[in-house]
Order: sequence, then C-alpha cells, then structure tokens
Amino acid sequence: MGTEIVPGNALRQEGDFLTTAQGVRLPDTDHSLKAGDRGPTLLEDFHLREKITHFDHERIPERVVHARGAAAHGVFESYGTAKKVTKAQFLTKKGQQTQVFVRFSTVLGSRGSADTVRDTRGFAVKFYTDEGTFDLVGNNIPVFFIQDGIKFPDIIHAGKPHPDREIPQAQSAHDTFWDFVSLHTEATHHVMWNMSDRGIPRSYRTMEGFGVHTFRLVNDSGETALVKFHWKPVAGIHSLVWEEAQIAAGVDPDFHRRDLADSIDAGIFPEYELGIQVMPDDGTDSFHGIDLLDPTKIVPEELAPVQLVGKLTLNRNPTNYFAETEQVAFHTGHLVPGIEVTNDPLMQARLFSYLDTQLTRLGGPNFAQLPINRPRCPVNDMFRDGMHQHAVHPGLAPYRPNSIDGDLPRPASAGQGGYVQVPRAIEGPAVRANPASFDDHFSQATMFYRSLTPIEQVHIIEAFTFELGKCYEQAIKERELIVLSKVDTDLCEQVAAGLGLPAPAGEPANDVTTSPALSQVVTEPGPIAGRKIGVFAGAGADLAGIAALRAEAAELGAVVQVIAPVGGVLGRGRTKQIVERTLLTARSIEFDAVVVAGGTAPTNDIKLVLLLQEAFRHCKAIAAWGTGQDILEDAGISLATPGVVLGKKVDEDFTAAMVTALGLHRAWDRAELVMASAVPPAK
Ligand code: HDE
Repeated sequence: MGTEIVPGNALRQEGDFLTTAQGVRLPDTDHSLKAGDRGPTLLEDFHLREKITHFDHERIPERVVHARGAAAHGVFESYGTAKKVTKAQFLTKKGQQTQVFVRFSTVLGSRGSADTVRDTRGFAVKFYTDEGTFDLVGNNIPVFFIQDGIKFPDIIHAGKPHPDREIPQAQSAHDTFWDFVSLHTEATHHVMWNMSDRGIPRSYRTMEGFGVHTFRLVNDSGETALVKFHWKPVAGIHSLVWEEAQIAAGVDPDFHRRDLADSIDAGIFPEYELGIQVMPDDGTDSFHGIDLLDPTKIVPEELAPVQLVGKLTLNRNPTNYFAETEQVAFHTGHLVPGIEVTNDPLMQARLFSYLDTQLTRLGGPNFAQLPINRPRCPVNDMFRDGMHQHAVHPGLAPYRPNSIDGDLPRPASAGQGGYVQVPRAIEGPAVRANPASFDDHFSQATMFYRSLTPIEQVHIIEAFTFELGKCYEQAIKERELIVLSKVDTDLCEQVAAGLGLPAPAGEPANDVTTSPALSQVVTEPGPIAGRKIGVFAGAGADLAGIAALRAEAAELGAVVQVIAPVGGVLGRGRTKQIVERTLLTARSIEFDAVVVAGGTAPTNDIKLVLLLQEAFRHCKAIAAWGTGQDILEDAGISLATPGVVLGKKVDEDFTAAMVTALGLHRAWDRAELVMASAVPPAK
C-alpha cells in the first residue's frame, strides 16, 4: 500500500533510488536510449524527454525589482509592549514566539548581480502568526523615491540598465537614473540616503529596516494610533566604504549572501529589535507638521522615540534556495487584525502590485500553497481549482450561503478573530492631484545631510561625484547640481568642484533641525560578534599568540582566520594552526581587522602589501605584535596612525585594544590621511 495522501502535506524528495517524476526507479541517467551505441536517439526514451523537458522549464521569471536576494528562517519574540496600541496577538503577548522568514535584497540588479552595489536594500519579513500571515515588506532606507505608486514603473525603468545595451547592471550611476531623479525632485530625500553609507551596508546583519509607510494600529478597545515600524540591528549599523564595495562586487559578488549564511551556520545569529514610533491618530494624518501619508518624509526619532516591541532572531538557513528564497511571495496586503493601512498613495498602489506580480512569477493563483508561503494556521478559503492546485478540498459547497456543507466555512466576527477594518470615513472628489503638504521635496534631505558627521558627509559628496561623473549628458549633471543647491550649499559646491562644473546658487533651507539619530557613526564600541580578523602568519609565527587571540575573539563571537603565503598547516602538535587563506585567496574586504603575527618571516609578496594597504585605506583596525610591527612598517604603514594596535605579545591589553578598535568598526580619524580624494566639508 502506498503512502496516504494528506491534503496540504509538503511533497518531499525521498528514497535512496533515483526515480522518474512518477517514482519509477532508473538504472542509468548518463546515457540516452539509442539504436546501437553509435546510433540515433530513440523518441521512446521517456526518461531523456522528461529530464530535458523539466530542465527546459527550470526558470521562473525573476522579480521585476528585488531580484537579487538572500533569506533566512527565524523566530520573532514579542516583548508584549505593543499591547496598548495593537490587538495583533503576535505583538501583544510577552514572550510569544512566531516563526518568520526574512528575505533581504537589492532593488535594481538581476538575480545574478553583485551584492555590494550602491542601492537600497529590501528587508521583507513574513510572520507566520496564529491569526494569519503578516508581511512587513520594508527597506533599509526609511523613505521612498516617489509619493504615488503610479510613478513606480518610471523610477524603476530609469534605474534599470539602459534599454539599448542593457548596461550598467545593478547601478544607479548612469544617465537615465540621474535624468529622472533630477527632474522628479520628490526623489531627493531617498537619493541622499542612497548616496550615503546606507547604500552600501557592511552586511545584512548590520543594517536597519523600515516599514516606510505609516500604518494604523488598532488595540483591543478599538483605539487607533499611527505607527512607523523600525528594525534595529543588535550588531549595530555599519557600512562598507565605496572602494571595498567595488572590490567585493568583483572578488566576492556573494558577499552579503555568504555573510548571512556563514553567520547562521556559525551560530552567530543575526538579531534585530522591532520598534514602533507611535503618533496620535487625530484625523490630521500629520505630526509636528510632517505629513504622515508622504513616504518621502520620516518622523525624526527625537520627535517620536522608537519603542521596542520584540526581537527577531535569524537562526536557520534555507534548505533550498529556489523552493524558499525564490518562491517566497510577500504582499503588503498580508495583514492581521490590529494592523491596518493608511491612505499613503504609495502604500495603496502596493496593495495591488504584490498580489498581481505573483500570478506571473509563480504561475497562477495558488502560490499561497507553496510550502514557504503556506500560513501556519487553519486555512479554509473556498478558492477552488486553478493552476497548480495542491489542496484536496473536501465538501461539495464552495459557496456561501450553503446548506449542503452545514453552512461552513462561516464568517468570523471581530470577537472571533475576524479582520474587521476600523470604519474610516472616505470622501472627496475624484482627482489626480497631490496635497500641498507633499510639495516640500528638500527640507528633510537637508536635515539628513546636516545630521551626519563630517566623514559621512564626505562619503555623500564622493558618491554624488562618482555617480554624476559616470553620466555622459552634461545637462543632467547640471540639473542635479541645481537639486543639490537646494539641499546644501557646501554639498553642491564640492560635488560641482569634483565634476569641474560651476556650482549654481541655491536656497537651501537654513532653519532645519538636525536629527542625531540619523548618523551611524559610533563613539562607543559596540558588539563584535560576527566580525572577522585576518591574521597574517608565516614560518616562525608565534602560534601560541594566534591561539590566544582566537580564543579571546571566539568568546565574543568574532572569528580569526589565518592567512599565510601558502596553504597547509603551521607548526605541529598542540600548537598547530590551520591556514585558512593564502595570499592568493585572501582579499582585505573579507576582514574587519588585519593583524600581523609576531615572529613571522618577512615576505616580499606584493599581495601582502596590498592586503595591509587596503585594510589601512579602508580605515579598518590594523594590528601587529612583536616583530610583526616591522612587516607593517615595510608595507608603508605608519605605526603611529589612529586605529593601529600594537603590542609586544598577545596579552590582555593587546586583545582589549583590538576589541575596542573592532567595536568602533572604523578608525575614521585616519580618513583624512588615507582617503586622499576626501575634501572635508566646510563647517
Ligand atoms: Fe516593492 N515590489 N513596490 N517596495 N518591494 C516588489 O513584489 C512595488 C516599495 C519591496 O523579497 C515586487 O514579489 C510597487 C516600497 C521589497 O520578495 C513588486 C511599489 C518598498 C520587495 C513590487 C513598490 C518596497 C519588493 C517584485 C510602489 C519599501 C522584495 C516582486 C507602489 C517599503 C520582496 C514581488 C521579496 C518587491 C512592487 C514600492 C519594498 C513588483 C508597485 C515603498 C523589500 O510587486
């Protein structure tokens, strides 16, 4: 007797024998059936035809945006602190755990593009709650390029590669992007974030997430509040520097994907706290003069502090990329009781798009039955048939009312967990128009720029200069300079100087209040879990010192990797160290700090100089103990530079200084010395 068919059960690939799709065991999958060993192939070879036919159809359309992604399973634990504002059960009960699946992505690139390009990152979270699935489909940037969803095809067409040659891939540094955003100035705030360090995150573990839109939350008593969602990474917010991002795009295009999977494998689980900014739902849809329906605006954290309501831990890598990461279908309309939408015109358009796109991408209306998309609570939807129907629906009456199936399934009242919208009055003439409150395109762009530290501002200046420098059309560069002149005079002048163009006189807003929370530069060292320390060691290296550093780092969740001129093992017996990278396979981008071990024999390999110089130029922690210091000096690194940690041996002081340097992420004090092109903005 065969295995019983259980409706809704996941189809597994099991059994030790290779079979056809029908389960017939196969004796050979390497040779097609031929008329003689030198003869033509026979049409009757059902295995050949089935194998090739399936292969021919292995691809599904990649996502039109956010095609490049990486994902992980995890758990969300509620702090219970959101109870006053929402009745959503997964948020209200302290300690309640909810399974989640999170997909991170870039926006513009194709599925095979590089991870570290300058772009916005997607941060999409699927909560499999007991009340149905809730998707928080957010980004790592809290604002968007457009105020109305009807402009989405325009901004995406402008950002995608040019239609004639299909270049450049996954980049905004080209004419059509800058053509559009210089004409469409409501994009300015988002563009500022993209040109900032936020556009090149160090890893998915170290970036913030934002729901972007204002949501309406409803509590048990029917009271409503307007809310913005935030994800705060426990590992802190850190970014790459631009040269690093460019090197990684070639040396390791899977940089972020690998980091996510490796961290989870190593038990260093990425964690993020979910926070909410709560604003009164007083009928104005605005707060301190900020239109909460305008997705190009943030509410500064100083005006509405982020209140933490739970923690997300990513603890399991997907088993199969296609089945899970590729087939997951997020939708802003996947809401649960207690979480509602607002009139934000961008949000409204998304409510249409996400369902629609899955019909093409996943081939029909039954994509919710795919294992990764299946709700983890009872489903009885009366949706019959359709392509790829997996459910075996019982009953005779897929309609309501009915008497044949006992009038089931029946509607649920709010008290029974039904999703009953808060009644909201909607009136007004049908118009294609924005409210006047959407007209200010610049003041928050100015606020963002002025809230950053000088080094972050330098990065923005360099990014604009790079991107506009890649454009061919002079008129586009000039028009973008006019935009920048309305954001900040110094910014505009420096970019203009870099481009060799005159800076237009502008009228930037002068009365903006800054928001220190927008800067990601830290002055106090943060956690170092997941950081990588590359230790260069060769013949004669102090292996006990390496072992001590490794042990100390491991205590804090950081990883030491030994780099040597050639592979193999250094030393022997109890003091041996396995070589994890050679000078040929190591590149500075992989490490958060590079250390030269004491006692190691000097080498004249130029790749070591490159490794040390790059790490130095990228303002990473550099260290050496004992005679390792001579090797640093030979590589042209002045030992007195900020962020260079020195010691006679690996002792407490040495490791403590390393931990501090790593916790600060970069030695920005070094920047002026090593980033020759950086012109610090005028104060
Ligand atoms: Fe998306 N977006 N989007 N978007 N979006 C998609 O849905 C769309 C917007 C975001 O990992 C698509 O399943 C429109 C804002 C993420 O699977 C598509 C508009 C924000 C992901 C789509 C927006 C996002 C998507 C492509 C303007 C941040 C990846 C494939 C009205 C708050 C989800 C898909 C994943 C994906 C449409 C604007 C975030 C085509 C029409 C704003 C993270 O439906």
